[in-house]
Amino acid sequence: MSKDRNHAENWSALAEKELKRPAESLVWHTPEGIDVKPLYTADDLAGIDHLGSLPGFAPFVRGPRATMYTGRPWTIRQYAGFSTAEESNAFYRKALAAGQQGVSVAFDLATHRGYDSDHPRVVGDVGKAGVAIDSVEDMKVLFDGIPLEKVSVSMTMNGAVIPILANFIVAGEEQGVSRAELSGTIQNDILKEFMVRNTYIYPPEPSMRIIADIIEYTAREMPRFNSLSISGYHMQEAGATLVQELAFTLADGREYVRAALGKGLNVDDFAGRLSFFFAIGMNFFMEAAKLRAARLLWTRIMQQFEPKKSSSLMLRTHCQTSGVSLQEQDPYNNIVRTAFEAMSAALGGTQSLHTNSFDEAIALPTEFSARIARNTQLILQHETGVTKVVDPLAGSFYVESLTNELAEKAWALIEEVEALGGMTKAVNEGLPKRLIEEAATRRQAAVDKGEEVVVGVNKYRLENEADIDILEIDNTAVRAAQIKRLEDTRRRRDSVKVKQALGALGDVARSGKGNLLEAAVEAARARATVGEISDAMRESFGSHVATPKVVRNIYGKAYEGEPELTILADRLETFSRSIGARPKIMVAKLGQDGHDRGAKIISSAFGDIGFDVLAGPLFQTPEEAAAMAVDAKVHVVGVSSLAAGHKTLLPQLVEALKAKGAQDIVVVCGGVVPRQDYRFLLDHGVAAVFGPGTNVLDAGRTILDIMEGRRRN
Ligand code: DCA
Repeated sequence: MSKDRNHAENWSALAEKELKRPAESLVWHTPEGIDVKPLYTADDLAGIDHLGSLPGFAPFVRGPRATMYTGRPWTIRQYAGFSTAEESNAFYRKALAAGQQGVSVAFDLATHRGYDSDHPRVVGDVGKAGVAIDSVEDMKVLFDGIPLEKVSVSMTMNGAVIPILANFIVAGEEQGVSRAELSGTIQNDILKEFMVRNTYIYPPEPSMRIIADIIEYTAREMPRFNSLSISGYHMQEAGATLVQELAFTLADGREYVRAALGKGLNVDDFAGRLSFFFAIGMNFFMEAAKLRAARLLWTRIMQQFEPKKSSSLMLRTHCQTSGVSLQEQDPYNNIVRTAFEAMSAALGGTQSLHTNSFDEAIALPTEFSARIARNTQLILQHETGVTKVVDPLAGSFYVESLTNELAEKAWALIEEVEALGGMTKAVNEGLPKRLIEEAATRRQAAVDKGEEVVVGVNKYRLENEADIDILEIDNTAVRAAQIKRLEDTRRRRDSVKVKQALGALGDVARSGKGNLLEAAVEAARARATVGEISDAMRESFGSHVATPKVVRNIYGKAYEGEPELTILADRLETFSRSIGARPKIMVAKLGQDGHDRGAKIISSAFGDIGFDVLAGPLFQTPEEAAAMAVDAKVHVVGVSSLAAGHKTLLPQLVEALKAKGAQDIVVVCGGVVPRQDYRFLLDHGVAAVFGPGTNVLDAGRTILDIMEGRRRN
């Protein structure tokens, strides 16, 4: 073969002959701003610095361990938790017996936000999207029969992180396991809560102190425990591009390191116990490259702090397959999606992995769907051979080039954050949130327009969908059981001791001296509840209240000049004239459900279509939402529900509106609502339900149909 034949121009010429159009037309413009070419060659590797590195050595592009999965495969760690501690405990035990290797606890939203199960604001949330934990008594039941000195436990907790970690420590103690023996991870990543996930309690500053106190305490007392799981997962779930996910996560990490150093800690005493958490979506090679780039950049960031230990430069991560990539339509496709994502995570070199169950776009996993999800990983580990070679993608022209490009693009964004004064400042100014929301709205438009194909949703859609079995939680029964145990605990405890311990915790919070976790452990031991411990700190820290902001002109721009949008906008205009005002829709979030991606996209897109949009605040009770709707004279309330509270909260909203004589306000609901629940909601006064995968323009048309219909009648 002559050398000439390998020239890129020759390839282009041949490609154009095959295609009958320019080869440039094959370039894939990704949301990351990376132009993926149809062909990569050795030329693309020129100037890339990281190529010669080895696994186990900085900058760890090829993996944090020398032997990676050949020495020990990643941990199969399925995130689960629902209803009561008893039920979740039984689920964990079965899963461990069936091949799961670590536990990962999902708490309910009441617990996340520091409310006891008997608090009036959480009636619809208790035990719904995770397990309810009110005190050490619940925590002991949760880990009954699970040896905490052997099984590592990850806890996704950020808001009420102090009482939950304190309860875990005391539960271990009472199981005979000292805190030094406890292994696992606490998420403890508050910055991304302010950006996307919203299970915060306190304002950013005291929240950063909480994190620093936890790092300090675990570094001293719990050497086997990872003090943070710095998470990009929720950013991608909220619509972030992979570059944004990478950059904001690593910038968060840098901020936490600075907070810990601010406490006077030595970097090598805690850096090795920082861990990460990324989402793995459907962009197969780019996701694997993202993990490689993340390790490279973390080393770059940590070198600035001049640690002595190599482990301080090392990024270790958990991954979860993408929840938003799952679809309600033709749900068995989700098994295939998850398997590809899991493979990508393994090729990227994750340390631990959760694979989603195929029904997660609809409800909590059943035992059946959870088994398939777990077995997806077991099959990967035992049957495919991916564990036999370290970093098998190394040297790929495409993947190495992607790794480099992702790293450079993310680095530029990290520098932008740095120029703003770091992540706490950037979060306060709303930069990351705005960029992520813009990306999410752009993506929604691409899917609605069919530019991005989602099989079974906007293409190859089934005419008839069969229902699948789903898990339903009887929230009323769970709440009653929780309240009973809570009352028993309160009755049996020494109330003087509780008062003293809570007083001492309050002093530590107020004075800025001492360690919050240390004081909370005393309070937990005395059986102070999660709500009481949270309140003791709330008194001096206050509560964080976010003002909803909505991005504009992203969805509308994507549809500029397209008849689909103009026809709807014209209809809306005619209707507006007939009622003398633009139809006003309030987009509401009820209960403790802070997942606001859907609400934000709807608010933004509906505004662009021509509705007058009122974005309601997070965490309203149905009564508060009704009062706001009436005050603002809205025509429609659209509730976005992603945390399974719809059957409790929607009927309450309808009743609250009726009680105010506002039954003419149309109530609609969108989000993660199983088809099985549509009838129930319609029978309880909800005018329309928009399940996952709804096209935004279709939703707009339906709402307009309803309003026109009501006006005629
Ligand atoms: N050869 C020898 N030892 C190894 C190898 C290998 N190839 N790979 C791992 N190990 C060791 C590790 O050093 C570690 O021991 P250590 O704690 O004493 O250092 C142990 O085996 C476990 O491996 P590791 O990679 O740390 O895996 P996990 O314990 O599962 O931790 C990590 C993963 C990401 C660090 C952790 O933070 C985690 O589990 N996160 C989960 C977060 C989560 O579940 N979030 C839910 C949304």
